[in-house]
Amino acid sequence: MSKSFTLCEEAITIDKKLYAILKANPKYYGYGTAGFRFKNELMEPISFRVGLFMDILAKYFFPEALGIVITASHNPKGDNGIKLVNHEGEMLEACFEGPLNKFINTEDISEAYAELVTSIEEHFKDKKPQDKGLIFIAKDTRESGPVLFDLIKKKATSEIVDYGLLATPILFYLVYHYNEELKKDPNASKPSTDVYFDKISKGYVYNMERFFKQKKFNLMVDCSNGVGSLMLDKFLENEKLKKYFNPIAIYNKDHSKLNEACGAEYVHKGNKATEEFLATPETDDEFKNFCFVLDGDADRCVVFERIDKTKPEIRVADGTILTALYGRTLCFLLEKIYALSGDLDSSLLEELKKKELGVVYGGYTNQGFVNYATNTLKVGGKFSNTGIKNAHVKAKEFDVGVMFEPNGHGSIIFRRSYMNLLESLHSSAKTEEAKTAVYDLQNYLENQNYINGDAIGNVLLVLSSLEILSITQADMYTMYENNPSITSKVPLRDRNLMKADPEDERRLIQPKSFFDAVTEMLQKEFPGYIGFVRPSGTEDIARVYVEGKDFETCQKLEARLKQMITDHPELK
Ligand code: NG1
Ligand code: ZN
Repeated sequence: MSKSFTLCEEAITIDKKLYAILKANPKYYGYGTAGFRFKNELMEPISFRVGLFMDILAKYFFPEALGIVITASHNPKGDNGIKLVNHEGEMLEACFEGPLNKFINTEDISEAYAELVTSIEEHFKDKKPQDKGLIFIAKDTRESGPVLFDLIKKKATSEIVDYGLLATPILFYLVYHYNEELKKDPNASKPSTDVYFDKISKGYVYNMERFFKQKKFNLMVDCSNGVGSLMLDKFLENEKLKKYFNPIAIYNKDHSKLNEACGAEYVHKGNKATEEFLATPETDDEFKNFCFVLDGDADRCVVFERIDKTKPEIRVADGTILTALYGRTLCFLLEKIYALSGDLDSSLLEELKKKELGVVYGGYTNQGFVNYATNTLKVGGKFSNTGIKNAHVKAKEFDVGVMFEPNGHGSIIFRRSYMNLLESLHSSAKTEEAKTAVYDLQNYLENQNYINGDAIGNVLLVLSSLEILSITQADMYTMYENNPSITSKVPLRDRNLMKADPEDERRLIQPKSFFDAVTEMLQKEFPGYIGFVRPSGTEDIARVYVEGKDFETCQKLEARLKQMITDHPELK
């Protein structure tokens, strides 16, 4: 093994004791769609080894920082998890997942560590590790968080910056921000979280000062009893933010009831309002209650309102509607720039027109949206596998890409070259009006969490977008029409019994005979309908998705697919 990394006896002893927990629960512990996510006690041995893994990696990236977030998001409070942040403020590169998984799943730590070091050394070829590393860590409000935090840093020799309780996307942003600052100033100081709150608030206040007309609704925010309430309190220390809505009602702030019958997952998956929302009567005036729902670690947000003021039924604006809203706002702001062509540098404007704006959609995205993006907004579209880490990769293929998972996690990503072009267009604009039009777009893109969508940032960006477009919340739900669809699940003994094609998860590579049978059945019995099955990356279940013209036919197709899963010998 390399001399750069050695494992001390104490680490071996600690690991042995901890690893017994995994041995007692034998299965494959993989870094999935959203990182590691298991029961609290299983996360303990994983956390210890993750600390060792990140310690090695951080030394290759120093002086840049890497990040770790301890969270299991919308999952029950008995679960916890770990997300790893690369030096660009994004999820750990997929190429490290294999070596990391091997490291976690090999019992003998000395052997596993040696193999890990070798594969990381091979990855970096001639690059030598530093003596130091730097890791930013944050956690959500789970009780098990501090235990896992201690285990992560137990034998890590890197400098650890503890950001305490933080929404997941804010830690991602801080890693990005610090590493960017380092490029300008090698002595840059570690950022305080204010950097983030100030940036997002600035964007919102600018939009409101420019576009706000009148108060139209009662704003409510369901914090899923998670870390979001702390973040929201912090945002609302800024008095300027509150000027534009009626007193905000913040509910589900009790951390001991994390994600219990509330939050984004509950509302989105169940298409139902929370008790607290239903208990809040609609006022008599023309205002409606307009509710944003966050998830446990405040990286997701969906929106909902009552369909009828007097009834409990709601409609939900999911991540796909948010993509449509942001896509539409971007097109609107660009049109305003194009309309002022006489006041702008013509060659820069031509360059801007050539840039590609696009949206990312996934297997669970309704075709109604895909048609809207293609035919109404006339923007590009790219398919991505489930998981924000996959969507991110696709969004980066555009100059400006809007990406959301249907569950409400996402943001707008853009290339720095695009922002530089806007800056040149802005500084060369011949009139104040043209300068402002360009700045409107710059502000819309720059002052949101373009690194890793943040729930509260998205609350503010949705409010901004509605004002910019001069539309109401009700208009959000009618931008396009969805086809009937159903998402459901079938328990699997082990999610690894099924393997999806990494290029396109709607195709299964295992069991092949199952996939072939599904393809044939669809062609013969349900022409024109979408139906696919894939293993979840987060739970031991197969997810089933169907979509088509008629809801009853969708139900039949769903039942058929579920039966095929249950009957298939290789899936028992
Ligand atoms: P899996 O379990 O891989 O389908 C689920 C969600 C994702 C994402 C991840 C991470 C669905 C269909 N899938 O992934 O959108 O949120 O969890 O939390 O909801
Ligand atoms: Zn989350």
